[in-house]
Amino acid sequence: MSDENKDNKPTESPEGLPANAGRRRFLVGSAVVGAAGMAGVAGVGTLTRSEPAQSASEGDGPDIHVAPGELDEYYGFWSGGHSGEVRIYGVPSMREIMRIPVFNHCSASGWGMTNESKRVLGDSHRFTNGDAHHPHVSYTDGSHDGRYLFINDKANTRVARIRLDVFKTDKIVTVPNAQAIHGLRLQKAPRTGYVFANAEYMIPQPNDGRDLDDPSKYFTLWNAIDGDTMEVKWQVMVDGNLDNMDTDYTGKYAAATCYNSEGGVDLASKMRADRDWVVVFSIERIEQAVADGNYTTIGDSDVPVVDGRKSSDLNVTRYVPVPKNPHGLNTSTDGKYFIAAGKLSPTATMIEIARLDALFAGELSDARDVVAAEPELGLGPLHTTYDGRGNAYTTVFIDSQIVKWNMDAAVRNYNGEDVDYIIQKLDVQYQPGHNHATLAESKDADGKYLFSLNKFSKDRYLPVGPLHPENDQMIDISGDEMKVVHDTPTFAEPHDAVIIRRDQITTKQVWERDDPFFAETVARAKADGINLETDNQVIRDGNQVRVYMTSVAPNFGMPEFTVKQGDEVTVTITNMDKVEDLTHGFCVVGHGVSMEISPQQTSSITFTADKPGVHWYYCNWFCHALHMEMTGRMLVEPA
Ligand code: K7E
Ligand code: CUA
Ligand code: CA
Repeated sequence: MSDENKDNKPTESPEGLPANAGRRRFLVGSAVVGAAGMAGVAGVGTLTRSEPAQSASEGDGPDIHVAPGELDEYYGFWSGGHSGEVRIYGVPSMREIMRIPVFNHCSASGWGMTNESKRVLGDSHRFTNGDAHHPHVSYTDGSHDGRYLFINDKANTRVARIRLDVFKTDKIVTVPNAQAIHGLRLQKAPRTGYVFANAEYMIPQPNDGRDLDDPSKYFTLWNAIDGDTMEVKWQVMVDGNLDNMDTDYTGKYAAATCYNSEGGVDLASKMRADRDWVVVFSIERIEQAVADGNYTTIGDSDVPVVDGRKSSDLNVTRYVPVPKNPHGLNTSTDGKYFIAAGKLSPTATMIEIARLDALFAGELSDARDVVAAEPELGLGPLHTTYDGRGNAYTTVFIDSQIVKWNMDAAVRNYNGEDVDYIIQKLDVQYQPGHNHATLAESKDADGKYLFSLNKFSKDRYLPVGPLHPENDQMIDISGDEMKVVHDTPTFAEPHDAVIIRRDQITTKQVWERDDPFFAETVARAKADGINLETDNQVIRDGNQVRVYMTSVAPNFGMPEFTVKQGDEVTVTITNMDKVEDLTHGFCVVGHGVSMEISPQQTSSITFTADKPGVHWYYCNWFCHALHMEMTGRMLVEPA
């Protein structure tokens, strides 16, 4: 550790110029305008602050080049924010390998258009937007098991599951009695198990027009979804709202931050109290309450709702006061601490998980007795990640830095020892939200790379007009000193990411014919007496017409089919190519119809043939030298 870093003084770039000085001043200033409340309430002036330690973005770094043809070491799953999708990066190359449409609709794959995707989307198919923040990979015994990725949708209060054998979304559930699913985490042990989801906004319950302007009656819910069935198992009423959360490594406890203990409905009232809280949930006590019938239901929903408010005598929750408007909550990979980032306070609060049994048993005189330390880190702490070597890395939004600190040292300092816990402060470009290190949400954290998901990119890329990309920076944390080694621009807007080893995932490169993803479509064909692998046939059922065909490069099984104007047409295509990477598509010109049909997949899409005439369909995934010729005609007879 260098003294400059400790004292937060400027260092000089090799050219002898104060590194990024002008840029920093500009950004710190603009960040303060954007976060006026944060800076103001925290009571710390930032406009005249000293230049911070310089990042190591120039100079030697490790060799992160992944040569053409070589494979990356890790899968990185990035949420797509309000694009509603998930993106897959290879780490460390940061090559974008794939996008998985989840809550959004996708022109290329037909997600939101095909019958198979509409079944997954269910009633919420009517929404074409989503807001995906928190992607997390399922666990067995605290390690990622590569079965599923789960992700929240803040915009439309949903939780989705993505199968990691085929990288497709296979279940989406809308959480009842809730508004805006934000924090989402998985049970880590013995397995996932539960998918826990925070509903952020407090609402009247049921939200049917009653108590519209009586916020004292509003409340929100903490939700448990069964990761195997994607059914909402139970909900817990809480005081305040819920922001982020995490779970422990035993399956016993979960904890969520609350920035609005005030129950405010405007900005000023949400910042009134000096302290908000972390709500700790006892999963076994909640399960017991449900088993004992100690629950209610809300409105039309039959999901058990357990009272976890402060006034409840069920004792399923505890409220630990923490400084003002906390945000991120991240469990240390040694399983010892829930660490809540202070946001409006320059601190993070370390809650010692080993003390929670005593807290729930009523053996502690003060809920604050579970606090093991409250290190001061910098302005605007938002999220924390870990290297598996006892160090934590917290993003500080206003200071625009990653702060590396030692957890043991922070505890010793809190207990009165004269020991410094800050190891390094590294500038990032600019204003980080989440950060995430390799395997850092599992007991296998390997401390190799850390990503800072920065909300602003400003001058880091060629200008593209007023809307800027975000800037996700890769930082080498394998050595004593953090070094920025790569910038990746990202589009609206990854909040969080999860990075796991490539050997933790096993994919199918060709669909299996009996895959449940298209089982309903296969069953429909069977009811029509169709063998999807051989038959090319039109079935008429009133004004519903079902067109079944195969595809083998460069041919559709039917070069034409005839329907009548006004028919509801369902085209079902089975790709009989078995070759890896040989995907066909189906697009009907002028009908808003497009879908992916990967090898051995059956895909179907339904539309109305509302215009008489000849309408060409074509394959829109390049598949063959004669891909352009892979076409056919839909002949629509006038009504
Ligand atoms: Cu901090 Cu939604 Cu995890 Cu955004 S949240 S940064
Ligand atoms: Cu089939 Cu392109
Ligand atoms: Ca507050």
